[in-house]
Formats: sequence, C-alpha cells, structure tokens
Amino acid sequence: MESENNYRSLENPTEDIYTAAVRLRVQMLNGEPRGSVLHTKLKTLLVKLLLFICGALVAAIVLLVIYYFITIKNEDIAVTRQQNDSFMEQELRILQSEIATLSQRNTELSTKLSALEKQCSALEKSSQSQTCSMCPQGWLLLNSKCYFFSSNKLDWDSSRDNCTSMRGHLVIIESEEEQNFLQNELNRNGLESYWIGLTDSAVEGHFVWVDGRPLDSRLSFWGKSRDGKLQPDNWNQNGQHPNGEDCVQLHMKQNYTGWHDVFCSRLRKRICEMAAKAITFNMRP
Ligand SMILES: [Ca+2]
Ligand SMILES: [Ca+2]
Repeated sequence: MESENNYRSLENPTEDIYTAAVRLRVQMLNGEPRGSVLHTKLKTLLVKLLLFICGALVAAIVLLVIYYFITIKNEDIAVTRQQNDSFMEQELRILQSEIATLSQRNTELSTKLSALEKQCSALEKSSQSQTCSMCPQGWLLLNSKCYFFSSNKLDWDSSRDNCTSMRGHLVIIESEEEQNFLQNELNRNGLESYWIGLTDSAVEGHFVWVDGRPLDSRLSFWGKSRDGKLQPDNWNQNGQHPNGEDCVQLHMKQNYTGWHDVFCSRLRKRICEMAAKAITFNMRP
C-alpha cells in the first residue's frame, strides 16, 4: 500500500525539481545552511594551509641537508684535512729527526768499524769467524801489541809505575819494525823525548828491560851525542850526578835520534805497552 503511494507521488510530484533547487538556494541565502558551507570552506582552507606548511617544512629540511653537505660537511672535511696535515707534518719532523740521529749513529759506527777493520786486518779471518786484536781507547795497535803515548811528563820511576797502573809497562823494544813504528809516531807527535823501559840503575853498564830481560846488543838503537859519540855515555854533568845517567829515553832530534841514557829524575813523556786483547767474532748470522 505504501509503495503504491510512493509510486503515485513520483508519477505526480507536488513540486518540480527546479522549484526544489530554488528553494534550497533561498534557504542557503536565508542563512540556515550558510554556516555549514563556510565551515566546509574553512576546513578546505586549513587543509591547504597545512599541506603548504608541510611542503615548506620538507623543502626547508631538504635545503638544510643540502646546505650541510655543501657547506658544513666541506668545513668538516677541511678541518679534518688540516688536522691530518698537521699530524703528518709532525710525523715528518719526527722521522727527519730520527733519520738525522740514525745518520749520525751510522757515521759513528762506520768510524768504529773502520778502526775495527784496521785492528782485525792482520789476524785470522775466515768465512765463519774473525779474530781481532783490541786495544783500549787511546792506544795504538801494532802486531798484537798496544802502545800509549802520554801527553804529560813524569820522571822514569813514576812513568814506570804509571804504565803498570794501566796494566801495561814501559815499552820494551824487540825489533827494528817496532823501533821504526815508535819513531814514526813520535815524528807525528812533535819530535819530543819519551821514556822507554830500559835502565842500568841496578848495575852500571848492564841494561835491562822492565821485565828483567837483559838488553840484546844486536837489537839496540842507540843515538849519538852532540860530540858524535854513541850513547850510552853515562854522563855525570861534571860530577854533579855521581851515579851518571841510568834511564833510557827515545830521543827524536835530527842527528841525535835514537836511545839516550839520561838522568832518571828528568821529566819526560812516556810510551807504555801492553798485549792486545784477542777477540773472536762469529761471522755466521
Ligand atoms: Ca848508566
Ligand atoms: Ca847519555
């Protein structure tokens, strides 16, 4: 029954659709639905505004990220690079200092090696080992013997005791080679006179070395006096030294070069001697 009425109302509408639209328009103009329209527009506006703000924020973030990578990141890289450069310069200075130290050390070792090779040259050498004659610092080596030439002057007895205190003795000359070696060294040292380990203080005319061995006359190198006479002359200075001259020096003066007996109380430089110390180095790594 109800559907039948509805059908009739559709077949016979009480007002046409245009009239309804006009009525709705009038209602809107009269204010009843006006608030809801404004409300809808305001919501639309707010949504658009929010979207705009969000878009602006995203754009700002993107710009900030780009600014960071372009500017701040570059500054960080520059600072890091500067720190690295500073560190590298410091490392370089340290390395240069170490190189200078090593170079100096190398020079010192080369000098020592050169001196060592001189000391080792005359001794046994093989692929497996090398034996070297070593002398204390300041002593010279000849044929497994070490020689010390003093710079100060003492009388003969004090000179003998001084050599003994260094575990040596006043030099004992046993060959022409040794005599020439000593003369050559004295030539370099300024033609001075040096005590040697020979004396006849116990028995006049009987010269003995400091180790008690008598002088072999075939291995003697006496010099000459100013009057051309051969030493020893046991000069007594016109009786002022009744015991005469009992201690022997190696005299270096042109025509007088050689051994001279002189007063034992005279102050002279000295030549000390000791056996070199043999040290064997293992050459295998
Ligand atoms: Ca004498
Ligand atoms: Ca003399």
